Amino acid sequence: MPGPRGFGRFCRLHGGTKARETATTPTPPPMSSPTDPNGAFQRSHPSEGTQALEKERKLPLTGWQQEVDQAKRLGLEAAESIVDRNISTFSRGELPHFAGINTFMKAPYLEDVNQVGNYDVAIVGVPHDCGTTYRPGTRFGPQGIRRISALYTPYNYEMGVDLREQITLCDVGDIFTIPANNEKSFDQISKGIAHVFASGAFPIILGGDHSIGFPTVRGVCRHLGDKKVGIIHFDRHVDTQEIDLDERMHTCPWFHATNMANAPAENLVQLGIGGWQVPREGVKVCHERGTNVLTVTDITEMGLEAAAQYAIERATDGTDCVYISFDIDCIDAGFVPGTGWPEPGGLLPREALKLLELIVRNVPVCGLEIVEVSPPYDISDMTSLMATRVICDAMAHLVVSGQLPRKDKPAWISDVCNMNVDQKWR
Ligand SMILES: [Mn+2]
Repeated sequence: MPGPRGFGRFCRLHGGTKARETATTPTPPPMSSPTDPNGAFQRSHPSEGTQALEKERKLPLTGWQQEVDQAKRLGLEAAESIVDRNISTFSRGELPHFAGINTFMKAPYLEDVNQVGNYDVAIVGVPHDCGTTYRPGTRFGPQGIRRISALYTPYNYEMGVDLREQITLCDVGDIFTIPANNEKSFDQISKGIAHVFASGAFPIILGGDHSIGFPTVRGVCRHLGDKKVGIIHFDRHVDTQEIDLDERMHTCPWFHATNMANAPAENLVQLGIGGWQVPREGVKVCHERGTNVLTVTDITEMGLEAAAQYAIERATDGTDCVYISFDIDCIDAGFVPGTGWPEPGGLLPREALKLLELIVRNVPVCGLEIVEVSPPYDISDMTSLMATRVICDAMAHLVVSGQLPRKDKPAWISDVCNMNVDQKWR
């Protein structure tokens, strides 16, 4: 409805000096003061910015000191002219951010995967892009994400979390995938993820195209016993058709994942779906199996809190844990050019990150994958950086919600490996 403010805007657009001078001023809200005319600061006080200052003061520096001591021991004391004696001759820690070997956030590379259970979180690369039906290149996703992750400090300002102080993180490197053979790669991926999952380390998977969603969940299901997992899937695409181009491609993971009794379709939540790249075969499967789909408009109109609440209710109804599959293309194509099937009209980065926060903090999360980052199509590493942000935020939310570090192995992990969670395919 046009009112004084709308009229003012019209005048500004048209340079109507006289009209602007005579436009009615809106009634000021209560709680106004000369320095806070709308009362907004007073209402939000103490602000997030102020509270964050206090949170930082409570964080230890023990992990940082250990890192510095180790760097000096392994990398030699710095040259005499260096005044800051925390610096070593060879870079062996966080600094400088442009130096070093590219594990994720420069976490220790765990060559012996038998030791993975000694860490709270394990980063696992899955450089597989043979399931891609348009732009390839996600085989370089793990490398791209690791490279730009070196930019990040382990500390988040608003949350007051310092991952170096609060959890142990390792990078187990990549699964040995088999180029040009999805099924053999799937077998490798399921075996690798099952190993990490069963160890009790929290698995964070760097894809890879979305075809890996089936073998990653299959790896989890092999160690669930009779427990069940709900899947929360961020994507513009449904990825639910049985076959595509005669194979199980990146359009197909959830058809096959929800064939497993441990991963019921009614607990599959699909967030951000829509546009011109949603195959009708997949839509029919969503309808038949009763998956839970929210479009971008659903999410923005119901609000992020309500959307998260819906996702949580559906994913946790009758299940024991939740697996999160984050396709980077759920975010608007303008922010993530480096992806296999870019689609405009997606979530804004801050919407996606807020949804992730509301979900991760409020469900028992058993694993996270981030897929479809294709560095050859990326610009200035921005898509890889978005993936890094999703991963780091998720780790921090797991810390804030008390899910990490794990005191005991979660009850949903069975030590027994059941290789028969899925039917033989073809
Ligand atoms: Mn997608």
